[in-house]
Amino acid sequence: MDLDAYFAENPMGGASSTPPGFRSGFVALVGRPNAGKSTLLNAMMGKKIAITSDTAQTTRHRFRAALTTEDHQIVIVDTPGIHKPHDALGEELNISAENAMTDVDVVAMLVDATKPIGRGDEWVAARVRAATCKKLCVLTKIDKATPDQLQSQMAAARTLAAWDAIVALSAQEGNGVDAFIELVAESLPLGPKWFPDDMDTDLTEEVMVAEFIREKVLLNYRDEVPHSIGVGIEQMEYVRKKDLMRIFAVIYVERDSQKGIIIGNKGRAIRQVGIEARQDLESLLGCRVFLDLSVKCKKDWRRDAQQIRRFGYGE
Ligand SMILES: Nc1nc2c(ncn2[C@@H]2O[C@H](COP(=O)(O)OP(=O)(O)O)[C@@H](O)[C@H]2O)c(=O)[nH]1
Ligand SMILES: [Mg+2]
Repeated sequence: MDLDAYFAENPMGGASSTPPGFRSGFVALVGRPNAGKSTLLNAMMGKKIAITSDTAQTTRHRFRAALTTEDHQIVIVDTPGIHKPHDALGEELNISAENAMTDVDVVAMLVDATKPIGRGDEWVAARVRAATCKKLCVLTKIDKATPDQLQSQMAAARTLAAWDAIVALSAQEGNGVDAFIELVAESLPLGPKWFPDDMDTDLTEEVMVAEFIREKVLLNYRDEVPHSIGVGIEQMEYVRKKDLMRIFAVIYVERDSQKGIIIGNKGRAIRQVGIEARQDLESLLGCRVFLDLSVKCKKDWRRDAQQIRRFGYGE
């Protein structure tokens, strides 16, 4: 449900009293693809909202998640990685990521501690430097970095922008995540709750379901079917008597030859996707899930701006 619809139904929603000194605001997580933005968002939230993988263009939606405590509410804006666009989808994703940097209180630029700072990071940093809000630099994946790597990365990060602070953390192991949350909270202005207590993301359930399925495709096929797939939800219905959600979803591929790869020998590959997706969907939805997956070919959907919007990506 989007926020407008929520407030129409719950006029008092979010108006729960906030104590004096309550801080609130928006933090955008930016950085080149694979820097660890979505993983950090999940670690901050303490649960899975964003999908992650080591494939570029994993995150196609800009969306927000709200972390609310007694004394602050941090609205985290996850963004598709900013990168040189290769197609219409890439362009749409860049616009989406750049827009996320305006109108936030804090920009946190994530830099992979294990990879030398390259042109991709420079490109993002140039956009961060132009922002007028507070700026934090986050070195990620310190569980994988050697002390030497960390030290030289710290030195290199210092030169990227005029940071208000630089921190290092591992979102995977949780080290430094609480300290980062505290740092962001301190950087926020005094303000009201923007999200109601019982709403922690502005993604619709349908989009989240489609994304959770797409993640399993990215994880199961790796390079065989690059990032050229999309997932559409045809039907989703809750059967109260059985406490069961029936979901009918379609995996769209660009070429007929990719259909066979997705389905796999005797349907084994797609069955595995279904098993993994169902597990995640059951914990997301809090009920049993019946999942029907099929595969369809839709040529060149990534080049067609209208198709991209139909899939719910971009703005
Ligand atoms: N070892 C390790 N891997 C991480 C960490 N954070 C993210 N990753 C991995 O890095 C890859 C990209 O992460 P993701 O959050 O999708 O990056 P994004 O493109 O910036 O959103 C995934 O395979 C993650 O599992 C971390 O703290 N430690
Ligand atoms: Mg991401």
